[in-house]
Order: sequence, then C-alpha cells, then structure tokens
Amino acid sequence: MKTALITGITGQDGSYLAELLLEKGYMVHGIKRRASSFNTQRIDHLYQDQHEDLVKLKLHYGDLTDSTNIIRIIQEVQPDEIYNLGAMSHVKVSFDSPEYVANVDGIGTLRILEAVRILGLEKKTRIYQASTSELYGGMPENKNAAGFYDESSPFYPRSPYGAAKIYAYWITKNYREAYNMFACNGILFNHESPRRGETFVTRKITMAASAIALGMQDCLYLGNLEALRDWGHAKDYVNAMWLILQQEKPEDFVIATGKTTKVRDFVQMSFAHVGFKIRWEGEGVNEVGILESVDEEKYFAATGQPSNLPTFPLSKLLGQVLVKVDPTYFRPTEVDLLLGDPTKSKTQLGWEPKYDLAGLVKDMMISDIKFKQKDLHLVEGGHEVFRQAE
Ligand code: NDP
Ligand code: GDR
Repeated sequence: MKTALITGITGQDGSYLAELLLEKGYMVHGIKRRASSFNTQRIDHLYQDQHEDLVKLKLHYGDLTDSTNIIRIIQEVQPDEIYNLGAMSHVKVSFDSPEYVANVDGIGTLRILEAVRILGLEKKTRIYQASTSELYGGMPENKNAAGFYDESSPFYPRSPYGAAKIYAYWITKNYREAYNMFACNGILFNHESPRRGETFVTRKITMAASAIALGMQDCLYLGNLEALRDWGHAKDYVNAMWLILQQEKPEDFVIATGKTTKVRDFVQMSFAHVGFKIRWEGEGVNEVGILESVDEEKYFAATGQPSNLPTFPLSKLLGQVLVKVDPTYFRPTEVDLLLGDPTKSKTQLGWEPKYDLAGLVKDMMISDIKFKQKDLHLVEGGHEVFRQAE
C-alpha cells in the first residue's frame, strides 16, 4: 500500500485528490490548518472514526509557514508521494497580503523539499508541486507559434500570487536537478467544480445564477467580463497530478483543455442552464446584463418546482438588470488571456479529460441550484441564512 501526504487537503483539489487516492488503495494523510470553526466540509464524507481498524485517511494539524511541523509530519508519515496543494490561492487577495502569500506559496514549497532532504527521503518520496498558468501572466508575445502556452513558454507573473508561485516552480526544478529528487511541477490552468471556493469567478457566477433563478438574489456584480480563461474540471485535473508522479522520470507538465472562454460567456452559459437569455448593453464599467427571455421548459427542468413560485412570477424578471460591473473586482494588474496546450500531457501521460466546459457548467449549476434550494427552505422555515457577499 502506498502512502501519500496532501497539503491543502481541505481545498477543492485536495478533496478530489484524496478521493482518487483512497479509491486507488492509498493510505492518505492530509495537513489541515487549525481554524476557529470547522474547515473540513469538503472531506467530511471521507472521514473515518480514528478508532476503527484500517483507517485510510488521517489528518494532521499543520501549516506551511511552520517548518518544524512540516518536518515532524513528513518524518511520521514517511510518504511515498507528497502533493503540495496548500496555498493562499486567490490572485486578487494576494495583492492585499503579498508577504503572507510569498511565505506560504513560495517558501512553503521550499520547506517541503528541504524537509524531504533533511530526513534523507530523497530516494523514497516523490513530490508534486501545484504550479499554475498564472506563471505565464497572459503575455501575448510569450505564446507559442500556434497561440498557446506550453511547457517551454516564458513566464511573466502579474500578481504577488504569481510571483510566489514562480519561486516555488523554480525551487522544485532546482531540487530535482541539484539533489536528483523526483519533484515535478504540474502547470495547471484554471479548474473548477461544485467544490470551487465561492469567491472565484465561476462559482460566484453559478451560485448567483442559481439564487437569482430562485428569486433569492437580485443582481450579480462582477469585475472584468472580458478576461479569457482555459477552464477545466477539477476531477479531471487531480487525475493528471497522480499521473505525473507515476512517470519513470520526473518532468513538468501543462494541464489544460486547449480552449478559452470569456467570463461574460461563462455567465451566459450558467444562466442558460435555467433557461435565461442575457442581453448585454453598455461598455466597460457601464456594461449590464439584462434578462431578455426565459425558456420556461428549461427553467422548470432545472429548478423543479421552486416552493416560492407563486410569489415569484418569472415574467416580472423580464427586462431586469441581472449583471452589473463593479470595479472593486478589477485587479491592479490583470491576466487577460490564458490558453494552454495539453499535447505533452495527452501524449506522454495519456491524460484525457472527461468534462468539457458545457459539462462543467452543468455540474456546477445542478449542485448550486440544490444548494440554494436548501437555503430557500431554511428561509421559508423562518431561519436566517447569512452568506458573506463577495
Ligand atoms: P483552494 O484555495 O481550494 O485550497 C487551498 C488549500 O490550501 C486549502 O486546503 C487551504 O486550507 C490550504 N492552505 C492555505 N493556506 C495554508 C497554509 N498556510 N498552510 C497549509 N495549508 C494552507 O485551492 P485549490 O484546491 O483550487 O488549488 C490547489 C492548489 O493548486 C493551490 O496551490 C493553487 O494555488 C493551485 N492551483 C489551482 C488552480 C485552480 O484553478 N484551482 C490552477 C493552478 C494551480 P483552508 O481550507 O484551511 O483554507
Ligand atoms: P484566477 O481565477 O485569477 O484566474 O486564478 P478567478 O476565478 O479569481 O478569476 C478569473 C478571471 O475572472 C475575472 N473576474 C473575477 N474574478 C473574481 N474572483 N471575482 C469577480 O467578481 C470577477 N469578475 C471578473 C478575474 O479578473 C480573472 O481575470 C485561479 C486560482 O485558482 C489560482 O489559484 C490559479 O493559480 C489560477 O486560477 C490558474
């Protein structure tokens, strides 16, 4: 039985990766941060009573800013594979806490690599580093001849997050070359899912489209609608992480879909799931998305019979502004376009994603409609539902 250690196990990718490795028969250890309230919702379904025989998932308190606990946990666990997914992963927030991000996302990676070396595990332990398409910064001149970013494209990070991750990328490569360690970068383009954090744009959109369709929210406020992203499904991407560590030789791989879509079109696709057609008017900060028409058959197919329908006639919504631009969400420096070339991962790893963008949107919308319906039942039952706006 192989043993894996996952940092960031409570996050989107960590939870899917833990599921995948458990399915494959691994003993899985994860590092979770101490928080003032529970932060394990994404992996609660995997949790086993620690007194049972054959416990296959074990959580350890720890933090990537603390090398003492990193060394202790790696010594205790003696992992065959480490997946370093822990990070402050929000690009916009990284402008607000740049030093912290450098410490966690940059030096945190060094702490993992150095711990493996100090403990003499260089031959035993393989390391996956969660690198990112943010390294490219979307600079048009750095795309390859076919218009994509690939493993040889130059980097130009555009945020404190990107700058911290570029250190992590290079230190991983350096430890591989200097100490012959099996340490690899997966350069993953954006990947989303029903478990995506609520403040990333896709989840913010699918949650809002669901809430608006159920009459629980009036308007969705977004930043740059023009940004283009190469969006895949997190379930497919964690499979690629595993494949990268099963290779004969340690190498870096781009994981992407090879297609790019505007934020505005992701909005359109999400609302289309509930039969809403959005018409765009105005430009820049004055652009708005107006509800032009509703396909009622689609609406009922997606929402079932919302319990508040009698007080929520759909026709009342027609012509209303459902999407507005709020410059608060603009970034000091933006990555305008990301588009990855997955040729190497497809040919060398045999990686094939199961979801396309339409499948991803559908998966997220089905989940968020259920999620919002639960809220609706609570509200109708006289309970307060408080969710922080973003
Ligand atoms: P999430 O934000 O969902 O998860 C991040 C995880 O890191 C959480 O478990 C979080 O814990 C943990 N974490 C945060 N700070 C620390 C710290 N100081 N010490 C230890 N753990 C910490 O991110 P994703 O799952 O989406 O992404 C996983 C990794 O992949 C990240 O490194 C991200 O930067 C990178 N990446 C993500 C992409 C994407 O599109 N999703 C694309 C490319 C790279 P808690 O739950 O307590 O907050
Ligand atoms: P990103 O993801 O920055 O690409 O980083 P995010 O979903 O935050 O933004 C994508 C694009 O949408 C634009 N945008 C908005 N973004 C947010 N969050 N909120 C808004 O209201 C909004 N309106 C428009 C952004 O400006 C941007 O252009 C993600 C993270 O998972 C990183 O950790 C990872 O490394 C990269 O993907 C690849």
